[in-house]
Amino acid sequence: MHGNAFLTSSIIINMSKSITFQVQPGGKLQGEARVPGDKSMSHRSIMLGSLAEGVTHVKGFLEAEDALATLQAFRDMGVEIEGPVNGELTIHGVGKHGLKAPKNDLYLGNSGTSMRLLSGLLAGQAFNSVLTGDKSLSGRPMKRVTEPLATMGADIKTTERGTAPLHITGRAGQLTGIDYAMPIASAQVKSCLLLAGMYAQGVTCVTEPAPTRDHTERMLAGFNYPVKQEGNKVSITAEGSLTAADIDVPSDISSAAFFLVGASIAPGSDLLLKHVGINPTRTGIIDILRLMGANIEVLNERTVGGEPVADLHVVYSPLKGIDIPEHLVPLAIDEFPVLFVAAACAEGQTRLTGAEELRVKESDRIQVMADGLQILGVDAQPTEDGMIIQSGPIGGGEVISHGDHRIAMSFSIAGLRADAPITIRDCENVNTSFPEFRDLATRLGLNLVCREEA
Ligand code: SPQ
Repeated sequence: MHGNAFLTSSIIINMSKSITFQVQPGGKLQGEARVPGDKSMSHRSIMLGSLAEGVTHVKGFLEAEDALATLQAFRDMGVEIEGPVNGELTIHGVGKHGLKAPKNDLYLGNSGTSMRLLSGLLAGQAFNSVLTGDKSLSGRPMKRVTEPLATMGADIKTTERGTAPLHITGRAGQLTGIDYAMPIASAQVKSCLLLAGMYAQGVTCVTEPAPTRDHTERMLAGFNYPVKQEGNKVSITAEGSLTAADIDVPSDISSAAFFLVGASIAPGSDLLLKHVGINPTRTGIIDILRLMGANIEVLNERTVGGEPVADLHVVYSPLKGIDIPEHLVPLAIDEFPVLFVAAACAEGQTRLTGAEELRVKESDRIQVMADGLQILGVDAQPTEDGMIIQSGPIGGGEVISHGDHRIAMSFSIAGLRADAPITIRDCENVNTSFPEFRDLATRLGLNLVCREEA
């Protein structure tokens, strides 16, 4: 499709404007909020709802660019989807074999999840497809999915560097299950292979080196599709169909994380974050902050549509530096940019290791955060697989998010403890996961203004 804009039936998302955030120093976070729906679950609700027999209703869907890119891709493959209106969608499922050849390339914007999961799903279809993305997505590694898929018999061409565009020749009826031990802990690789396994002969079994988010497995089970979980192995076959189900997407703990850190570092803060997904494969942020001395209460725990949900009450508490336990890394993988800000405010030294995956996200999150923290006067030393941060005052200055939504929001939160204004360039991609960030952060007490330049 086209380079800097994409279209859904109700929304035109224009990515040609440059957005700058400016944060005034100080403040505290107070009140009650419900952050938007979980991004990972929103993607999967569209994918599985489309493949189901019958009509799926989704509530709490994340109306942000990444999830909307997945939605548009399924519309392009002939699925009728009504909405989103206030986070509600109606998906008229076409069944496991009902997708149609898209007329154009499927443009997936900034979304790694869309591209990697779709590559598995489309490998076994009866039609060809091409997956493209923006500059950041076109630089992210895809061999992690195309290599195991090739072992299953898939035909996917990448660039020489192993990146998108992905040219997929559909091999309906010709994929074979594999027994794959993942070299990295990646929910996207696992989910990609499970989706391909739904179209493969025999059993597809994926073993993970450490637990990663399991929303695909839980949602497949919710749609009555058989998936077998034994310890760190999950397996699937083509024997099954999906039955439409209603999905209630909880708030995204990765979006809540900005406020969990913000309230923990800003004296006087007291915040209640409602209806947050607390799937144990996602709660590393709570565990790490608590090890640092944060005061976070998990209240009103309940299960909603097969996923654990709770309200999170966070009150300011002085933090101390820690060595972050490596087993928590995959459980907090998207939260490290904002955890680095917490570390700058935590007495002593904080050390992260075992997190080399951060280098291949929407940006190199180790380098970009270290650069920005150093500009703000923080002693942050990047390492191959993590960072060493000493506590110290946060100054003002101008930092660049490199088009990475989580970097932009993390430096905004740093403003709560800065002693001068922070300007953050390149913030347009906050719209990929949290378009309401500025409004919500402002309502809760952050002094943030947003400037758009054509
Ligand atoms: O979708 P994308 O761009 O890869 O999004 C990120 C994010 O920060 O929003 C990663 F940059 O989240 C990934 C996450 O890091 C979403 C995800 C999923 O929904 O399965 C899994 C994680 O990626 P991975 O590579 O560890 O499997």
